[in-house]
Amino acid sequence: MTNKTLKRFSASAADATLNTVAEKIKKGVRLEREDAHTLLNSNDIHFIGAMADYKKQQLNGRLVYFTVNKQINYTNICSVHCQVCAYARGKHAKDAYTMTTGEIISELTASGKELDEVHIVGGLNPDLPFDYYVSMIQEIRAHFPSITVKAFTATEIGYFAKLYKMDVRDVLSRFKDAGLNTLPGGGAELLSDSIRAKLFKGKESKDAWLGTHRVAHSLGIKTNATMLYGHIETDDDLISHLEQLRTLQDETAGFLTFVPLTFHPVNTPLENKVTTPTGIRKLKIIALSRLYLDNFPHIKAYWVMLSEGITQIALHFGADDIDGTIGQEKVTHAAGARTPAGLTNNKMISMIKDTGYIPAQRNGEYKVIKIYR
Ligand code: V47
Repeated sequence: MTNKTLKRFSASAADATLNTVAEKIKKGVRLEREDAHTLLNSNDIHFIGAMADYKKQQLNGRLVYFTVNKQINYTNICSVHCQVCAYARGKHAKDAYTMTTGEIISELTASGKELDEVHIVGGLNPDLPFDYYVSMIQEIRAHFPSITVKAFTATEIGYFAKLYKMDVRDVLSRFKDAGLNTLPGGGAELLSDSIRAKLFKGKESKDAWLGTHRVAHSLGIKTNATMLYGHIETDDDLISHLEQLRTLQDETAGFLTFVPLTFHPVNTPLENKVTTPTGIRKLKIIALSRLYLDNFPHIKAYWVMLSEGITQIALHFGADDIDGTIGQEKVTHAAGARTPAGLTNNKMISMIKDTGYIPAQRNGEYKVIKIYR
């Protein structure tokens, strides 16, 4: 940790309400819900950043992680209609599609890159056999032996279990045997059953989402967790979301990274009905995540949703990861994201270096591949 970070943090907060929080961070005492409210209500943005940066450097030093990856959205056919989604289609829509395993392999091969990770996620498609998923993983594993296969959200896993009349444990075990490494963090949305009833009708309950991650962890499958914010949630809903993740992580220690996702409303039923979070709000949520989730190894600033500029600043607000090169992001771009569809390796490295931190290329399980000093 640099002297500068320590010095900035040792000074008192301009906003005195933050002093109790600061004392806790210095002593390594866990934050309570009330502290989280204090953070979100404060405008002492420099001090909030300094606290989160201190915590981040305690956990991860000066490294900031990125991965050379590709996102694959194998189908856009989805049998639920989330109010936040601009990507899903009914199966009879003109632009509905499902990729074959061959097409997935071609797309991964065509990227022409040594991929560290493939991130696979799709709609809840009722017409695919279970073997479609198993052979997808097996084929990827056969063609790319050292790649991290980060595939299927807890929402998809829960759906497969219902559709194929299997236990979640059996679905995950079969996928693990086929070569799956980790689960992405999608589908968490907001862990509030009342919000799920309003915006995510037909999706699993919050406890089912958490339960699938618990089973994955018990099988030795590490997972990520997301949080979708910027729609109808209150601060209390956000804090409760973090609290539930922290509790599960105390029990299993199976989460790798937490990814706050900023809602993009264009082309969704919520377009023009919600206020997009400001840059300051996004940074406060990154900082709160770092400070509250004291048992999560990593906090990801997902550049696709944050913009490249805010992502860089987020690295001084507690984030230690910026996800990956991606190739072609589709879900957020269908909902109006203005960021590029993907970034080059060099762009990732220069974005991180420009913040004063040290880029570390990683695979999906945080094994460091190369450090760029
Ligand atoms: O679960 C859907 C969200 C998620 C919109 O695990 C939207 O490393 C914003 O989970 N505006 C999928 N968000 C993406 C995801 C993810 C991304 C990056 C890294 C990782 C990881 C996971 O995207 C969905 C949903 O919460 N989403 N529609 C939208 N209009």
